[in-house]
This record gives sequence, C-alpha cells and structure tokens, in this order.
Amino acid sequence: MRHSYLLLATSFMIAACSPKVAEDYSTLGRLSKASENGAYMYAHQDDLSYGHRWYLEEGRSDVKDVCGQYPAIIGFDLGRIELGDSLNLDKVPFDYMVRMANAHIENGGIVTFSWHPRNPLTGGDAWDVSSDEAVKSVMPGEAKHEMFREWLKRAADLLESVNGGDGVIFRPWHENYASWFWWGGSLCTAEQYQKLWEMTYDYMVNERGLKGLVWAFSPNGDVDKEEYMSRYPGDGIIDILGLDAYQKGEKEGFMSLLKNRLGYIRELAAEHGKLFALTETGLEGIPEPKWWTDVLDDAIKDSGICYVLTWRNACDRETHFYAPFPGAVCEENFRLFESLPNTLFLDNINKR
Ligand code: BMA
Repeated sequence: MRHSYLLLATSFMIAACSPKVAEDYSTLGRLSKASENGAYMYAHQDDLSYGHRWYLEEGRSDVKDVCGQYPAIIGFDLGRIELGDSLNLDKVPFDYMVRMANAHIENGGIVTFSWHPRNPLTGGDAWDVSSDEAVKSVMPGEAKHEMFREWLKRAADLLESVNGGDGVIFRPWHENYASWFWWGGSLCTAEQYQKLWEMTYDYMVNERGLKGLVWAFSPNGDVDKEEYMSRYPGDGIIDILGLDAYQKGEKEGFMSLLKNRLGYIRELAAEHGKLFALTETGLEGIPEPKWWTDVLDDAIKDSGICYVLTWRNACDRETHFYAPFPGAVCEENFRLFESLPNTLFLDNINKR
C-alpha cells in the first residue's frame, strides 16, 4: 500500500517537472484543442466593423457590449474585392477590415473570410443565377478565365495583408449544393465546381505562396452524407469540414437537423482526419429569449465542432441580426451562454 502511494507521488512529481510538450498555437492546433476539450469557439460575422444601429466605431462590438468579451473568431467578407472596390458588399472599407482583422489576431483571436464575388459572366451579384455558364466561363481557356485570375489576385492580396495569410480561415464557394449562388448545385457540374476550388487553391497557395491559409468547405445544411461529399474539393485542399444551416422554422426541427448533419460530418471528419465547424448559423432577429443556451448550445454541445459562427448584425436593418446587442430580448441569455464552460470567447480562447 505505502509503496503504491509512493509510486503515485513520484509519478506526479515527474509529470510536474517534465518539460511540457510544445503547445500548438497554430489556428488548426488551437481549434483542435478546443474540440478535444469538448469546447467550441464563438464566432460572429463583421463583429468589429458594425453592429445594430452603428457603423465603423473602432473597438466597438455588439457581442462585447453585451458580455464584456469579443468573440474568439471574427468573420469578414471579401465580396467586391474582385472589382477593386474600396468597400465590400456590406459597405465595410477593405482597409478598415484589414486593420480590424490584424488587430484581432494581435489580440490572440482568429479570423475567417467568406467571399460573395460578383457573377463573372453576367456582371450581376453573387446571387445572380440567371446563367449556368458562369463557372464554366472562368475555366482555363474560357472567356472569363483571365479576368477571374485577376479576381483571385485581388482576393489573395487582401488575404496576404492579414498576417501574411497565416492562420486565416478562408471559406470560399460556400452553400454549394443549393442554387442561390452562381457556383451552386444546378449551375455547374461537380467537375467544374471542384476545378473552381483547385484553381483558387492553386493560385493562392502555389502561385502566391499563401501556405498558411486554412481552408473550409461549407455546404448548405439541407444535404445528406453522400451529397455532402459529392462535390468535396479533396483532402489535399480542405482543412475544415463546415456546415451552413439557419433556423427558419420551429426550434425542434432545426435542432434535430443540426444533430443529424453534425453527426455525419463528425464521422466524415474522423475518416478524413479533419476538423469540423458550424461555419454559419443563426435565427434572424432572435425572438426566442433563451435561444443561445436552450436551442443553439443544446443542439451542438456534444457535437465535437471546433467553432460556431453566427451571421452579421446589420447596422441599417432593424431585424437583420444574429447576435445580441444591448436591449435585445436574448441579451441576458447570451451572457449565460458566454459563461458556459464549453464556449470560448477571446479572453479564454487559450485558457480552456
Ligand atoms: C446575407 C445578408 C445580406 C449580405 C450577405 C453578405 O446573408 O446578410 O444582407 O449582404 O449576407 O454578407
């Protein structure tokens, strides 16, 4: 008996004195640690650029105004960078965006970029699905290929200006099985869609050397396991398997959809050696006072995701918001959500 106590004590001492294995502070390392610990990071789109009834107030954040902490991850969107514009599609100046993104990284946070580029063939917006030749038109040898390479260059320039692209999560060509974007399911073949990814990756990583980018694939939520993989760009490109799914109707249906989808994505992630995340979600206007704990957290807490991103709080549309702000009906519940042991915000991103 005494012996085993001694042994136990000795092994504790050895463990305490042995040099720590170096922590992996890369974006993927930190995300992986969160998920291994049964936690997930909270992310909010455009959090530092504007919020409910305010626009470009440096340091301000609706999330921080409510709970005292910034999100762990901030989302930004590149839409209109391809045109060489100075403002993105939601009127965020690109130079401001870069400054906010670098500041967030400097403070220990993580950033993610989505991209709603214009339709390269028609000149319409990302939602212009009037032609099923748009993806084809940017393929090598086709009419818009050179223009598209210029678009990639402009996107790469911006990503490079954010920490050299290192650790930046890039999530282009999202919600691809639906047909509301020009790269959607009925607008191109699987081969063309995968080629679009290959061209994007090849340009950014091999031509431009942005080897530190982290790549996320994020289909829309209404697909089964087989369909989810049917246009997968490949393990050589993708780092994070994502899912974009919003609550549109009753909470029960939404919660069971999340459990089902994240359940099979977890299996896929294990098979392919990838992390996985709820890359876009939310309930527009959040009329449900306990949505954060009783709907969102309840549906995802055991899922194994590494982060969840809720969409933007528009500054100029009263009910277009997906995170709280002071005075919102879900405000108090969001503070409870923030204090849960499994949710990670900026201050505790490296602690738990
Ligand atoms: C959509 C809406 C739009 C916005 C777009 C890109 O879901 O929020 O108002 O322009 O995302 O951010």
